[in-house]
Amino acid sequence: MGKKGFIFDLDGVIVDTAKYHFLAWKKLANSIGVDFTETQNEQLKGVSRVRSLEKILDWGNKTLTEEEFSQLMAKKNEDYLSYINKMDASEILPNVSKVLDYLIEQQQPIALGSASKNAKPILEKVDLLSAFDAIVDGNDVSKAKPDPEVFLIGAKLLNVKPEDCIVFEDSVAGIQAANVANMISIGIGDHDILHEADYNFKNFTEMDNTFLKGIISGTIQKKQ
Ligand code: B16
Ligand code: MG
Repeated sequence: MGKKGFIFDLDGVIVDTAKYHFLAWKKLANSIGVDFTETQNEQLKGVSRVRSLEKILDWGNKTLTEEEFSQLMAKKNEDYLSYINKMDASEILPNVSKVLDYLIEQQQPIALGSASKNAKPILEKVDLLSAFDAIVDGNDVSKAKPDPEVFLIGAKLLNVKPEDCIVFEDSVAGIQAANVANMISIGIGDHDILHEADYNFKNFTEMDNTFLKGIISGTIQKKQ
């Protein structure tokens, strides 16, 4: 069996931190008189912190000085971290640990490819940091998904060619980034939303080791 590179997104794939982003963004938006709904939160998935605040200000027709903008960004992160600090391994999404254990057992390189600047503390909190051979997060990239930069850096760190990498993603931009990088894209979540992915699973409980075995051996390949 060959060596592949398995790259995981964080929020929405390994843990559901979207609910904490929602609480923190809602508090911030409401504090400046802007409404913020769960539907709007959906549109911030996989989007960087700066871009998220820009979108919220657009929705509320607000303009801020540069100083106010950075103060609000810091406030949002402070709130978000107060939720993160309470996380533990019980928040790992179903079957994620089983999939990681299988890949480790098969000696497959594993990386994290996330837009979050808080990726490392989150992995530490849920006790998964040691499962990863490489971590690429919001501190390492200059171009956001759908730019493939985050996954290409991941491939490089794993010492695996992009075409031998597999990306697990819950956002449309992330699937597009994986496709641009010529990696096998696996959508985790709603099939209709993530229809550009090569393969789709609602969550990891739907994916069995036979599928992973097929990927590792090369019998399961990129579709497009
Ligand atoms: P932070 P992912 C993304 O994580 C989240 O989906 C997105 O909602 C968030 O704004 C972004 O990280 C930045 O997060 O404020 O912690 O730097 O899905 O790419 O793992
Ligand atoms: Mg995500």
